[in-house]
Amino acid sequence: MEDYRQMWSELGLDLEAHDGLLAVLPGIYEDTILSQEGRPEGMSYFDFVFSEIHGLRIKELYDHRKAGGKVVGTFCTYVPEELIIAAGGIYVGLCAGACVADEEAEKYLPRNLCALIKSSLGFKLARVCPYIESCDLLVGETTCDGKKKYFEILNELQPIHVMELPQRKEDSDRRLWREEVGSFVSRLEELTGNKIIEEAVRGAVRIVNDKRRALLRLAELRKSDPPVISGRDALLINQIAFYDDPERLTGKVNELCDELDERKASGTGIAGAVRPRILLSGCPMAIPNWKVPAIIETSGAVVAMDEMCTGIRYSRHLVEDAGDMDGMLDAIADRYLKIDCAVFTPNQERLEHIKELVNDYNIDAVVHHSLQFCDPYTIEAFRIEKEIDVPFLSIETDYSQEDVGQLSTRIEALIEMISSPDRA
Ligand code: BJ8
Repeated sequence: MEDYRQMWSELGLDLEAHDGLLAVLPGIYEDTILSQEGRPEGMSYFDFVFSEIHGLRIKELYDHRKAGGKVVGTFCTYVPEELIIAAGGIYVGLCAGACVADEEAEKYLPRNLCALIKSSLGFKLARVCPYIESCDLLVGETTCDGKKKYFEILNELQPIHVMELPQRKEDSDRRLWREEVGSFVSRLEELTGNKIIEEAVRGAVRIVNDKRRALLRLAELRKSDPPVISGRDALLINQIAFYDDPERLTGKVNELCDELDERKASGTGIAGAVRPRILLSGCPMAIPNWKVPAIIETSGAVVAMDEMCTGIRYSRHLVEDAGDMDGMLDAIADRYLKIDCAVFTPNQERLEHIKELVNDYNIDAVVHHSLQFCDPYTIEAFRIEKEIDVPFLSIETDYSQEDVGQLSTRIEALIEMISSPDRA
């Protein structure tokens, strides 16, 4: 990692604080990911990418910028990455999954705000995230209130373009969102100096569709019983999909899926528990937040699917190749408005999707993950519990390790209950 110090320094990182962060990450990774036995060989690529999380990928962004290219960072799956690629830029997801400089963040934000937002500001204030420091433009969105107000604060530290996301899906909302997509095109053209042309959009749509198809292929393979990949490994791949080079990642996910096809054909499952099968649903889990899946998978169950933005909610819908430039932008706007985040009202699509996943993935129980103080997901959890036919556990947590004991007890009780032979 020493080779990168000059680059980190040029990016303005606080090298001492950054050293502290890098000192703890390998241990967490070892304990949570590498400690699993019998992992597919194809996971070695993702292990490598993680080991270089602040190294090689940042160097790629750095070289791209030195050559005159731009890097655009986002905080939400509603921001159309196709347009960033079509403008010649590199897209990176910036959501943060660890407690960093909470006390500093709480000088600007209330204590009772979700960990994802506080962590994001903490990383920025502590100057320990080379991704955000590599960005020429940040893109926010009007999803939940916490994010909206956070972006006002962030804008004082780094330029941010905020897309206005409607909260309903009526015709007027669709028109508003389509206009927002058009304004985003103009903002990207201004940033990069490149005119976004039809062929570039078509090429970018192909790149991102291919990435999503590969992730969907992986998702499909998770229907296997016994499972051919753990929930933790699948989550890691989905997390890496937000910052790795999209074409390279697509190739590596497909290579891994070839191996998983063979595992499936030979009946080779993962080394850990193969049942009960859990659907993990709710708020996204940004790197290195593997707390809940790790508890589930070390308590005698497997996470068979994730209904989260760091899971199938990200890859579920593709953009149609729809004619001319206007048609392509319409198709992009339509695709993104299909996302069923809990900030929408009503949000029946999410409930229906969860029911479908329970059925298709032969799910024994749903664990609903809300980050503490996240109203949209915490509130939707009540309705989901009422309307699904399998046992349901709603947890509210954050990025600290303080509740691991209590969460383990509740998850173990759930697993024991659904594994009981008395359960008809
Ligand atoms: S599309 S899930 S990435 S908004 S957890 S910050 S909602 S208070 S992350 Fe999300 Fe986009 Fe929706 Fe996905 Fe607010 Fe809740 Fe925090 Fe959240």
